[in-house]
Amino acid sequence: MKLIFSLMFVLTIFFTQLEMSFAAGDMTKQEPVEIYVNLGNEKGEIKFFPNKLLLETGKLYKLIIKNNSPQKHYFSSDKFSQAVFTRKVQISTSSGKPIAEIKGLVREIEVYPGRTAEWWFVPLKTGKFDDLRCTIPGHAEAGMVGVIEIK
Ligand SMILES: [Cu+2]
Repeated sequence: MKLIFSLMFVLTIFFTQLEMSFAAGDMTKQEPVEIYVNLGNEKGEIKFFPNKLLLETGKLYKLIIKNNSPQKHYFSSDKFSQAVFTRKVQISTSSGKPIAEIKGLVREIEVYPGRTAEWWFVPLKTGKFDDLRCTIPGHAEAGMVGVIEIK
């Protein structure tokens, strides 16, 4: 009898493991890894802070894009947008109350002075994407460019 129970226990473990090896589950429902990017700064410097992002495939990220500068800026990367699954872009009031969630393919986000947007995504594809830029005329030339690497 003891042997049968032991055997059943081993089989249960085996089939549980087998099931787990087929799928990682819903990757958009993880606790997000928070990362911050500032668009420009108070001094009026036209740059991304930081201008290099290192991400991993399969993790849910909450990219908090903040504009502390006196002018509007864009966070734009064609190549990066094609390497991630976007769960949502969330817009909130300054006190943190959600206003809107935007779903679907996102290529570019414009953030107004003093405002913040959150981009929730899961990287799917590895690569080094060097086309991050602010698309406002003159800003990329002034140094508002960056690199996003996914490992
Ligand atoms: Cu800009």
